[in-house]
Amino acid sequence: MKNDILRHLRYGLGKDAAHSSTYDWRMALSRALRDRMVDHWIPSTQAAYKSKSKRVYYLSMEFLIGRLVEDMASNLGLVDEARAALSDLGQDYDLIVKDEPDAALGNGGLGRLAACFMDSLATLGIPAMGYGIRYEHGLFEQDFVEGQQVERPETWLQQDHIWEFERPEVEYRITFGGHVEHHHDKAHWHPGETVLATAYDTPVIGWKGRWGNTLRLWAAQPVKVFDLASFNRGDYLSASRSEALARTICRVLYPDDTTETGKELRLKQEYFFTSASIQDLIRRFMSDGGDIRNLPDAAAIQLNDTHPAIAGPELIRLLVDDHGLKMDEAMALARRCLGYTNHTLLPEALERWPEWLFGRVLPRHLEIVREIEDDHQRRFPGSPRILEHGNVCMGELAFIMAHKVNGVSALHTELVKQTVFADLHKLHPQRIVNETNGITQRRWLKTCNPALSTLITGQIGDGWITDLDELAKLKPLSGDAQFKDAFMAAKRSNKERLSNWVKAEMGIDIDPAAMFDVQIKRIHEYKRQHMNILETIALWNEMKARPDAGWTPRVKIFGGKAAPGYYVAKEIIHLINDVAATINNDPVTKDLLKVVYPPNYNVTMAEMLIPAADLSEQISTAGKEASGTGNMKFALNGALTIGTLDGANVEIREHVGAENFFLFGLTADEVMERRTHPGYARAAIDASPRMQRIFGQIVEGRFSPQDPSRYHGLVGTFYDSDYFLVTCDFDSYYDTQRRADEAFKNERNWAAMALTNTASMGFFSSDRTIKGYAKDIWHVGPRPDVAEA
Ligand code: 26Q
Repeated sequence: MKNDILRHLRYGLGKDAAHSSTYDWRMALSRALRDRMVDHWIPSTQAAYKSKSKRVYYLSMEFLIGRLVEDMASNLGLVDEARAALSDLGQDYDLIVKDEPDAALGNGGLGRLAACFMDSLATLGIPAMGYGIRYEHGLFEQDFVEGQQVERPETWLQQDHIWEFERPEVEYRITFGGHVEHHHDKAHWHPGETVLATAYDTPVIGWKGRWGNTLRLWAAQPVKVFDLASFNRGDYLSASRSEALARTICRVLYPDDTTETGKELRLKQEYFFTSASIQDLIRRFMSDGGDIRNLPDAAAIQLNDTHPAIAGPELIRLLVDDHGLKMDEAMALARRCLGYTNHTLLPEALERWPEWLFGRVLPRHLEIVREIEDDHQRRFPGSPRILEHGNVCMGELAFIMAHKVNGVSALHTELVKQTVFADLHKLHPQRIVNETNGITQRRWLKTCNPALSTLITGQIGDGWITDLDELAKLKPLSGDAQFKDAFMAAKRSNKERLSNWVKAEMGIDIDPAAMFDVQIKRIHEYKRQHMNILETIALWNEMKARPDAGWTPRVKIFGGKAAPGYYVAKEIIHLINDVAATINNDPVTKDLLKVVYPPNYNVTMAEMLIPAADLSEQISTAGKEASGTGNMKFALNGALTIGTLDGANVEIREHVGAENFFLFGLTADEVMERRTHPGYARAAIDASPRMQRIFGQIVEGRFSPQDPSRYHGLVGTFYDSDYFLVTCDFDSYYDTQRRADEAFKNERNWAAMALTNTASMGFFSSDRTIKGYAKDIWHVGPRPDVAEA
């Protein structure tokens, strides 16, 4: 390893050890790891090719992978070797690892889930390919200026991204616009614009390097000038249009995690990567000499939400227009390949495209959508429509074109059946299945929490790394004082690490003995960060009134970004920062309460915050959070959850036991019921002197003295609408927080509860999730050689 690092430093980077920067060392280390990885990757790729086994194609607009060096080193079992080699060279492994920027090609949960799935697919030895977009700029970076979010462009590709291999030979034409002509029953699409999609491959290596898959991300290139002659309307104008389109199409990730409807560029992005992926998998299949009618035996295509839902019409187009299949035959065949995962019930997040726009960008696909619609109406008269009110509804399209549709938690799947797809569900009662989300324990325990994972392995061996159910062996130890002390010592060391970081980065003193109460996720009204900050104010009021009343000291930690155009979310950020500034400067409560909101929350920050958390905030309005996955990461790392009966919280609570979970709030049914009572918010506020006081303070400018009216609008929405029922759940939330305070005082008992959480999380491994998809949806098995290894 040492020699390899030095060799890469010299011949790969042209540097000598004496004049190398941290960046140079990281590049040399990464290349040394990459060589080893390739030795696992190529045989896997060859084996998958030779055996002609069925492959999974996971299509996702987002892959939120974060850093890679440590992941690679860990999965290859090379962390110790790398650390030792660098130390011999006078270098610090941890420092070098920290130099790597996050690959932030995603917004949040959906993108991170795709990354966890890639890890599990490789570890389980399921031949798979992830398909996505190689964005030049990932999710924006967040700064706070006077407490307000300011966005900076993210530039991860300005440094060498050595994990990827460019594949200039893999190239597809992606066409847009123009018109369609029909001759003798055959459609001819004469597009107006063309770009080329080229592939960049990143190896994804599973545990111990037993199997490797590929994450293939597409970048756009302009059509080549010498290629113009072969175009139908080849001229210099179309070449320069192609250049402009190629430059914009992969430029930036849409930073909104609820649909912004009707953005033409977004539709082009979706079609661009979906078409390239479908063309690529068909080419792979055909190069094996297969009959296209057998495609469903070779390819399971999974759509990560509706963002790649154009895959249905695109596959049909290629089957009919290029491979000469009949329309109805093509539809049935496409359906056998496709699965669709739904991640949201929020009406505003369901993708719809104005028909005129859709038809202008994808005229041939609009014809095919009409055929799909007609076919479905013929078979199921009066069923829900894909084309409705002048829109193309992508949810209905994905549902109708998939043989299986899945929700991401038990509750969410039930609600999918009862609400968004109720009518389609009645017509296709076997189609909707549940696959509760999961997380990879390799990143979210092994790598991010060495203190705890070392302790666990010392106690029960390392089987949990590939079989998380093994953690159940820890359950009996909840009565073992010595082990509980060790468990809490690991937590304590993670809290100290975080305290030092907070001091260094933000200049705030926090006490590692206090309860670390963490809410990290995108800022959204339905996730109710505002309820958390209101509760913080209420607690501060009580502490100030009776500072010696035996309070449990707390550190309230927030992290998360708001979509740049989401006004209310940005107001919530501003309020949290204003409240933090006020509370953190109060001498009376300085040893009792702090509010910490580090800017630019990302995967790497999560990897530090989660192991240090005592309390995990999962407080969404019931029925709104499809699953959540952060909730699983916290519980796995021994934090207790304060939460509503929403998404996967329900199942987490069942697994860890009601006595080890702080439950509060209305249920999904009660939420729907309460909304039918006009004036429910005002009634809740009228009944709560505590809320009245807080709203009074905010409105008087207690937290924004220079601008007292700053939050009048925000507070007004609590009285007038409060769609997310903050006011209805507030008192029960406050009381439950006080129960958590009491519980935290009994250290041994808290330790038992925390340990029980960790020990009960086996079910929430993404390995289990992927096995579920493999069995229920994809009909693929792990490769026996990998499964046995
Ligand atoms: C769509 C069109 C235009 C612009 C943006 C979008 C868009 C982008 C991202 C819509 C939605 C998303 C992301 C959704 C998401 O992250 N959902 C989360 O998925 C997780 C994994 O299943 C769940 O755990 C979360 O509960 C769910 O909110």
